[in-house]
Amino acid sequence: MDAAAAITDGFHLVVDGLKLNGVDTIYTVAGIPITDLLRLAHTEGMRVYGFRHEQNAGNAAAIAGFLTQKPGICMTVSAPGFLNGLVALANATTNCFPMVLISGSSERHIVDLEQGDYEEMDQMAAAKPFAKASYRVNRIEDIGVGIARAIHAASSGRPGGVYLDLPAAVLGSTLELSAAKKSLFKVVDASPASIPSSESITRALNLLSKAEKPLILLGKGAAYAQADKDVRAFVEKTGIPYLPMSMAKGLLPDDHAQSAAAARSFVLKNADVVMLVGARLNWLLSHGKPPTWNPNTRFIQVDIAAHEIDSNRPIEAPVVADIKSAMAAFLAAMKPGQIKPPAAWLSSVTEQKQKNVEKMAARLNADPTPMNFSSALRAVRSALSSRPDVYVVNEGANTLDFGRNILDMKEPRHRLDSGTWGVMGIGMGYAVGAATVSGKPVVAIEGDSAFGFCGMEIETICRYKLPVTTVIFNNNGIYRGDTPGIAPTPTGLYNNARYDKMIEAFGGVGRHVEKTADLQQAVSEGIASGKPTLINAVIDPQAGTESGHITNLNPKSALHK
Ligand code: ADP
Ligand code: TPW
Ligand code: MG
Repeated sequence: MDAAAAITDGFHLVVDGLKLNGVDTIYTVAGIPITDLLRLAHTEGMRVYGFRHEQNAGNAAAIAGFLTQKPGICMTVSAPGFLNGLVALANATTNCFPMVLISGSSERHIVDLEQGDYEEMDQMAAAKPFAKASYRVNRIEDIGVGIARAIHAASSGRPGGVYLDLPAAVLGSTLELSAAKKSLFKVVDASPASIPSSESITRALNLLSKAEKPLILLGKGAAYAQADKDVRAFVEKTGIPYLPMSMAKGLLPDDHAQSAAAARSFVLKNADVVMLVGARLNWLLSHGKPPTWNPNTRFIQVDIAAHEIDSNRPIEAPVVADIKSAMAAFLAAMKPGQIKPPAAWLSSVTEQKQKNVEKMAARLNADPTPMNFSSALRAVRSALSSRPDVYVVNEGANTLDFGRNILDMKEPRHRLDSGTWGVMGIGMGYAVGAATVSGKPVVAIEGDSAFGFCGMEIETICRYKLPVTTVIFNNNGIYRGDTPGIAPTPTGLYNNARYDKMIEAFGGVGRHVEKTADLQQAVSEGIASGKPTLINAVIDPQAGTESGHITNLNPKSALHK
């Protein structure tokens, strides 16, 4: 071996360290100082997806983390690229998705004295409040440790977003090959099991067995855990009605007899013992408080994060564990006949479900012109009904709220949406993430405003020929459209925009539809073709309500008439 070949550099070590740890995909936007790093990753056989904006690359990485239980990797340039990616990292942390944001950074000695380097910023410090952990590698020989720490921190316990800072100087520096080899290692047991104590299992089963009106609430933590069979077995063996949070839909098929989704308000108000499984009592569940909830409800909470317990209501039976281990323990400890929800409770839930379904039916079966949210979503639902393997991405206000209720899911982890923050702009990033991880078709149902936050990524979708069908619910605005002829209001968007023309610029298939039958056909064809497709679906500009289903969260002033 000659002298030149006996050394390596930071670029190679980062790529080798990631590959050694099973990372095969990077979501990114190129530039100084990571361009050569990306080129190297690409030539070394990694899948490198170049985006148009780092936030969308970050969202793709985050949802890849949710779907695979392995941190999705996003790489960005320094300062502005880093900050764009940081929004996605913060969103991943908030949603408990494992993700690592790796950014190149400027010269440390210049940054630390604020002497004004190219894209200068103390990125590690900036990331800290928004990430589960934030690290910097200052010496080339620490690259292996940096990667290991980032992977461990992102995937263990409650998953989250981790920032890893790689100064340009570290990437460019060299190390002897023998030392370099020793500096890299493969992480062992990145998401260690968290076994519940037997006391906590007994305590929870005792409380459940005494319940007159029990309810199981499944959250996206339960979906993330990939304990699908055991979760289903537990729900079915107990016979208890369950309610899925939006990203837990499909963990059991939505048409399951025990689903209480159609009687949501009724069960939240009336249940006397509620078992939370990977779900937080946050705003999405009205903090567990009246009037949505019964003030006397007693709680069991299964969660990997001990500090989540008692966050909003006292938890009488906490089970701190990962859901896979917890479900296995429950199934092993449950005695035959120990849990038997009273028949009166079950029949009252069934009765309420039937009433609500009948009430919904008239709205769902109407076929108005122009389409409204219900009729358009019924058309999308019909197109999806024979394809449970399709991933559904959904964001917007009305488009999201109606979508959550109307679109049935049959498979776990196939519904990906605005999540814990109710954030707009995740759509195209999540669509790319889901398509690249699964190889399956994706249908993204997007409010026209929501789409605007990330719409340029349809070029990315076309460039990589991803099987993504994007449906824009085009109601000319945020919540509603403006009256034609008046000057734009703060919530209005361009009247009658033809979003379908956008995708044609990149060689994709554009469709414009005004009728439910055409919408259903266009979605079916988009899925079947596997071609990047964008459907501009015209929705009545008057159909939506302000803030969708969360109008009550708008602050009201006494002066505001
Ligand atoms: P949702 O929005 O669906 O109600 P949340 O995001 O509020 O769900 O809650 C998810 C919860 O799941 C978090 O409290 C998180 O700590 C927990 N969690 C995530 N992964 C696991 C796991 N593998 N085992 C147990 N709990 C988990
Ligand atoms: C990052 C505030 C909530 S919902 C929404 C906005 C801007 C758009 C609603 O209009 P859309 O849906 O998508 O057309 P529809 O069907 O009701 O017409 N910035 C961010 N996140 C959020 N949540 C907002 C702003 C918001
Ligand atoms: Mg809209």
